[in-house]
Amino acid sequence: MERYYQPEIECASREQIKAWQDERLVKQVRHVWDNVPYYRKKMEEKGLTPDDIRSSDDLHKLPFVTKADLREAYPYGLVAKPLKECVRIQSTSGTTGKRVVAFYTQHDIDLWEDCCARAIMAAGGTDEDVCQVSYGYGLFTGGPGLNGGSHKVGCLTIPTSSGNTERQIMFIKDLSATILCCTPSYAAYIGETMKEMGLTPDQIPLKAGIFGAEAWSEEMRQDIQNTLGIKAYDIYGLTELSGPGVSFECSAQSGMHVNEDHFIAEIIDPDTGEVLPEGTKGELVFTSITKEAFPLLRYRTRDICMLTREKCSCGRTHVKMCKPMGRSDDMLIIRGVNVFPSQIETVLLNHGYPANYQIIVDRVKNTDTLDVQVEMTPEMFTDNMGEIAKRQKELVDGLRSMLGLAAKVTLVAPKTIVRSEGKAVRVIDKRKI
Ligand code: DLL
Repeated sequence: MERYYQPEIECASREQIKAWQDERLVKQVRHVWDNVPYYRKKMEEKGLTPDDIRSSDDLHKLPFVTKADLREAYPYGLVAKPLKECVRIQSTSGTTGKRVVAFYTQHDIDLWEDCCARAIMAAGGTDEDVCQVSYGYGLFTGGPGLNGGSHKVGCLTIPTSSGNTERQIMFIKDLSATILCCTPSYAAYIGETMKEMGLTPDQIPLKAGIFGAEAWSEEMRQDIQNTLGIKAYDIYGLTELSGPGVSFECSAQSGMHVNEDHFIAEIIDPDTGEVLPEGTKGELVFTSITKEAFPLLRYRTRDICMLTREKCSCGRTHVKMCKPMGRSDDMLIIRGVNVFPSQIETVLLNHGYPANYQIIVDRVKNTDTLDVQVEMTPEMFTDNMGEIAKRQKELVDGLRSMLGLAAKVTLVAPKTIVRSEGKAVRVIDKRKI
């Protein structure tokens, strides 16, 4: 039986959703025009006033907002409410020097938690469930967002945050956690550790996982589902737009419903900025139509994606986005060929390897090199050099047919590649240094 947190919204007619979007967009444009000089200037540069935006059909007229705008406006330049009405900030990790600080009113937090509650119920969650939130708490949005959603559903919430994997497993077992929320790479690590402890899927009380914050392949989903004996659901979001819960997967497990009553999604050509028709691959752009403190109009996410309005078996009517295929700024260009780390992951997992790998790109004598290091599983581990060479060649061939590129593959011993408790770092591009 499909469960909904807000059925009248999640299953609303397309006409109703469009009506909400029309009304809220017009209001939002007026709000930023009145309260954010940065937006007013950008609109004036395009010769626009709020009167030019009469419905969501006029969305394409508005200028884009990019990460560069956010950086320029840091910290308060895009805040649309007096600070005394703001109650919280969240922030990205800033490991790539791109720290973003987003502001929330209490109303913003309320709506964000609703979005996360929708995701938990879509994964089968109810107030009978015990939900362990193993995303990081603090500035990162993962922990606070799912924590709030879990409360709204009425689950017993275990706020473990990330890290201390043995303690995570102790809580899952002792408190019979039924839902696990964390990054997919941390879920895989928890699963691996459980296996080492001799736990089989039927001894693990979990039934569902809500995993996101980084790209993960279908193959990785299968692996996690098998190891933990659960159904694994994807969840997407970004700090700029609130955090997790911009979109989430339902029982169909075939793409994520965008919460269209709060966010309008578009796909654009990243080079020209032109809006692309449904079903075309391009850059995902979002407009937040209900955010009060930190509204973003046409924010370019850099995530490469596709949208579909095909009818979904779950009964939800909101548009679905596919798993992001990578970020336009994560895409590697190696010897002129476009390579997404997710394509490499697919080849490795299809050959039976675990998702413990690292991609090292370098430039030697003016030529790019691609070195993929991947762990053997304990079962396949051997010191027979002939066997290792044969396996490496299989992967080299698999990568060549997927990417059209020669790669070097090095098989390494189990447990050599460092595990991640949050977002995994898969790529080391030495060319930039
Ligand atoms: O990662 C928010 C989040 C927390 C989402 C917990 C889901 C679960 P940021 O740190 O701002 O926010 O990173 C946002 O992460 O633009 C995508 O590139 C990537 N991302 C997030 N979710 C997914 C996903 C959080 N399900 C950036 N699949 C986004 C692929 C994802 N990439």
